Amino acid sequence: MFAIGDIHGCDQQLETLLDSITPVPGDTIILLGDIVDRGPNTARVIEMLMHLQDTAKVVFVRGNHEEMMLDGLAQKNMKRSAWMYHGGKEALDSYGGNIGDIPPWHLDFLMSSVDYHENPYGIFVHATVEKNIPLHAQTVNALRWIKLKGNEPPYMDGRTVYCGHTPQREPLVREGWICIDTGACRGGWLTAVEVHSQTFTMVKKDAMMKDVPVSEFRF
Ligand SMILES: [Mn+2]
Repeated sequence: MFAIGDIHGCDQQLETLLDSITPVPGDTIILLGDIVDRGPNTARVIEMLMHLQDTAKVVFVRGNHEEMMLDGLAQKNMKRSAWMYHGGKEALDSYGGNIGDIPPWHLDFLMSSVDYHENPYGIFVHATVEKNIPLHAQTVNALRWIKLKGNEPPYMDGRTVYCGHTPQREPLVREGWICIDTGACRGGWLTAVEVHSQTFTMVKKDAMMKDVPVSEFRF
């Protein structure tokens, strides 16, 4: 079971990462959101992740950028320009610049994203969760927008929270928290964590680290 941090249209890093972790049938891949915007090829990222569904079970947690893209596509004016400004222009350029050229199945894939995912091994959100609130009652603001400060207490039931959204130089590992937005679209790493073995695989443009124990980043 893998969770993958903010991809932000970085298709080449995603390709290298998927080649490295080589998902097999029965694997679960949890996308922690912000697969779109900013990076060079949102369209190809979405294609790759849709194809991944042929092999693995893909769970797609919605990020604030998926929210902005869906809102920006649904509404002109303010929502559209906010999305364009926050990396939507690059996403749209990957489709040739016209909203009408975004394949409907890409929109279906974006719409299929969920607010959060949970299983016995962890809680998977884009941004954060509030400690004492049941998951189904968490606000969209917490789940998709609030930045991690790094001193949050563990979630009330003790499960580890896996999240992205708040850029880190390297994976942030704290008691009850693992944040793997490692700035792929800004020259940083694209990071996956294998939940059972507790290891990271990280890909940069010209570097890779494979199967690094989570504990090496804990301090
Ligand atoms: Mn985000």
